[in-house]
Amino acid sequence: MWRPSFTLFRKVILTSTKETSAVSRVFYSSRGRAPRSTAKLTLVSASVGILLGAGYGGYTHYKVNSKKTQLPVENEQYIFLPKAPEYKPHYRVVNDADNSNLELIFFQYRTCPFCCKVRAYLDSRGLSYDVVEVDAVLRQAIKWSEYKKVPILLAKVDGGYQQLMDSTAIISVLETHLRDRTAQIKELIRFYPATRYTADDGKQTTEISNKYFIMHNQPMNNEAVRNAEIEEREWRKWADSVLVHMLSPNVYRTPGEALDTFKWFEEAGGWRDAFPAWECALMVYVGAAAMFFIAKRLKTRHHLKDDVRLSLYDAANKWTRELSKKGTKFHGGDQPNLADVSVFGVLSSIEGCQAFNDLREHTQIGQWYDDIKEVIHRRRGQVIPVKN
Ligand SMILES: N[C@@H](CCC(=O)N[C@@H](CS)C(=O)NCC(=O)O)C(=O)O
Repeated sequence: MWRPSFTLFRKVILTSTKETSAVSRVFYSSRGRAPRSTAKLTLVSASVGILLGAGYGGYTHYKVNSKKTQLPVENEQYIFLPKAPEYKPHYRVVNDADNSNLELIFFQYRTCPFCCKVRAYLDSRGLSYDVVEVDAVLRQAIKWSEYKKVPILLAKVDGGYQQLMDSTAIISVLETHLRDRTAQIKELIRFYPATRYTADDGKQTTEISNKYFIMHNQPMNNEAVRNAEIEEREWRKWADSVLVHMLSPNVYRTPGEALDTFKWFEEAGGWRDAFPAWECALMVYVGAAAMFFIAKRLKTRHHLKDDVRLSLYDAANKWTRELSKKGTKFHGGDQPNLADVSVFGVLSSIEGCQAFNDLREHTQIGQWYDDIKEVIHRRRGQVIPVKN
């Protein structure tokens, strides 16, 4: 698992702070505020912390840089396009009741958990959007983007199209905008600065600061609402950092399961309509073989149990135990919140796989899953395939 070096940490934090403070409008998050009486103590502790941190940081910096060349860090700009790139939508979701005025183009791999999460969100908010299936081999459809992962969302704004990237950041930006329509997407992205760096393993990685935060244009004085948001953020993080890592080792557990999973991807993703036959075969057979081996490494990296199914069940049990404690239908109460939508989205990516059937059979998650699926499908617009 990659860990940030001090140099990187410093640069990321400084970049974000600079970016955020450059914006004239003030936004508030629901991060808890220290009461006045503790402010002095906090200040003193912070100063001591800074001194110790600086000393330790200097030492770490010396150690790191005496061994390696410095890792390049740059502040990656979100791409703004004066006009939409040429694209072929695979299908459109059209909702006549959508009054958001948003025009959205969504670039995805159909069964990528992060993409499923964003689709679950867009549908839960009844938004209309065009869907472009990106081919996993050549990724032609996103060649205009410097950021090479999916999901990517393009939102039509004044003067062109604004790129949004990273599933969690996409959801937070859109949710902030939908709650306060005066907050323009173009302006909001400055609260979610993107930083690209080369990680210790040599991989290019993009990190988006504040991505779990919904921004507010006034202080959050209601403690109950604030606590609910804090909890919602924790579960959204859990979906990204725990739940998602259960998936690959489970759906590619054996060579047979890996092949079945890829065949299901081919079918669910409509690959045969979108890509030539040779590319489909390449993606299915090469993909299944590669993922079978990669899944073994992921199992070790994320400390899954020997029987990886047990880790998947543990995660589902953790989620449903919390739900039972609350005694509500969803984590959000009567209605799903962003944590429900995120966990549903991630799990829906394996719905056609044996691992998902086993999960339903061996845990209590089925009822919650069916309930939220019903809500999201009810709110979703009409799915209109586009013939190319
Ligand atoms: N943190 C990102 C992760 C996105 C991600 O890792 N996407 C994968 C697909 S599941 C990807 O595009 N990988 C690069 C590739 O396939 O070339 C998010 O939440 O959107």
